[in-house]
Amino acid sequence: MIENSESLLPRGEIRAFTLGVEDESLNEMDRLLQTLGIQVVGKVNAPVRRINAGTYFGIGKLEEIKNQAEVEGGGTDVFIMDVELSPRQLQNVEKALGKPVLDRAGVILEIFSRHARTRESKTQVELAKLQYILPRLVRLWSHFERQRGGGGGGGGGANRGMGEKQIEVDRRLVKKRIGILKQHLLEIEKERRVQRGSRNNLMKVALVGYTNAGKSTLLNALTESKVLVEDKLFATLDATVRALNPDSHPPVVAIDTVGFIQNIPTSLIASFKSTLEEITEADLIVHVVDASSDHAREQYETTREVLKELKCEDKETMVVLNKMDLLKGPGRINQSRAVIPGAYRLSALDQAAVRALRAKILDHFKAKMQVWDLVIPYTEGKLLSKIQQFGAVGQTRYLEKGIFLQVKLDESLAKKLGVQKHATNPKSK
Ligand SMILES: Nc1nc2c(ncn2[C@@H]2O[C@H](COP(=O)(O)OP(=O)(O)OP(=O)(O)O)[C@@H](O)[C@H]2O)c(=O)[nH]1
Ligand SMILES: [Mg+2]
Repeated sequence: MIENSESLLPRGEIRAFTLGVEDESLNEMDRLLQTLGIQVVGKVNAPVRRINAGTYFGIGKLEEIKNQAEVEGGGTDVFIMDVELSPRQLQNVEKALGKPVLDRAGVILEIFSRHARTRESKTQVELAKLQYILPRLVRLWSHFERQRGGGGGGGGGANRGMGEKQIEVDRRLVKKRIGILKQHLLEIEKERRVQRGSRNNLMKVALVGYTNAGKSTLLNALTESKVLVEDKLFATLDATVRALNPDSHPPVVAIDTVGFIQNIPTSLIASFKSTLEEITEADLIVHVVDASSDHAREQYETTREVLKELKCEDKETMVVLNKMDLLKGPGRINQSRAVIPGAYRLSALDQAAVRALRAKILDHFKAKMQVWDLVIPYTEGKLLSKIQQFGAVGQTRYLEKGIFLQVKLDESLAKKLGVQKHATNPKSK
């Protein structure tokens, strides 16, 4: 059995030496590692002019880093490469450095797997991880064997002297497990679709944005609920749905979603497909940006990029600059305004401002409502109660052929309810 499908890193106190190609991304890597409780003992920014096909960084650079880690980061346990390495590059770099190596995708996968809580996100993450591990099995075996000796962690200590044959067996087992997980995911996705179907008549607002922007905090504030909020990257992996205002016409729900980050393989994003479908099906996107970040603009752009990949860039979107309470002084406030012109600025901790945002969201939907004159036959009781639930009913008269209603209803909702055919004069008023 693959010994360590649940963790790409040894547990316990780990000291990491990081190597990257860009300052901002490297600093973000510090935060990612902090989320994993890993101490960074050394960090080098070494932009590469030409990527080495075999090792990404040049061999000379790797030698240099190895020496530097020995001098500065005495006791380095693991090297983190803040880039995307191919399986072969990973293996070669590991050989050159003589220590386990993890790339950016590996680090993010590790965070995902520690933060996954529901059956769906656990399955998604395990699948993504096995797909990541499969082409890297040779290398993982060699370092886990060395790392764990016969002892710690995953059990199965009788794996010494593993040969090609054993790797072949493991590959088959991993492939089999991948097949099973895919099957599970299909079933879970089916359930999710049914759930989503039952929300078909509601208006949906999806809170999207860079990781740690404050999406969950804002969802809680907007809906007075208690979704997990943490000062960690990728605290949320599941789409949580909460009523924003069940009494409004139409009823509106808000959906919390997984955060985005720069430089991750699209395959990783794709593993959250069904969670992300909540975004593609939303009627309105609230794009939350952390105004207090020095990289607010870049984070905004990254999120826009992902939305584009999801083909959601043309969806109606409200940009919210959050954490305004952390900006002190008029200069900084102006600066944040300039970051994203026209954005709605607030602090998720400011109740009055959150109430105003909620009103703005509800107004957005109200503004799209039209007045419909309908005659509902007396036999259509179900339709009538739906219209009463989802639309704002004004005048009512009982006629011979049915009930006459003047009702304010969103056009898309009217379509979903199939009322056009009953409308005597939909464009009136
Ligand atoms: N000062 C301040 N802190 C905030 C505000 N909004 C959120 N935070 C803090 O920012 C951190 C991240 O908040 P979350 O709501 O978990 O962020 P998220 O966007 O859901 O993050 P992920 O789920 O990890 O993608 C937490 O420590 C929050 O308490 C705000 O308006 N002001
Ligand atoms: Mg969250």
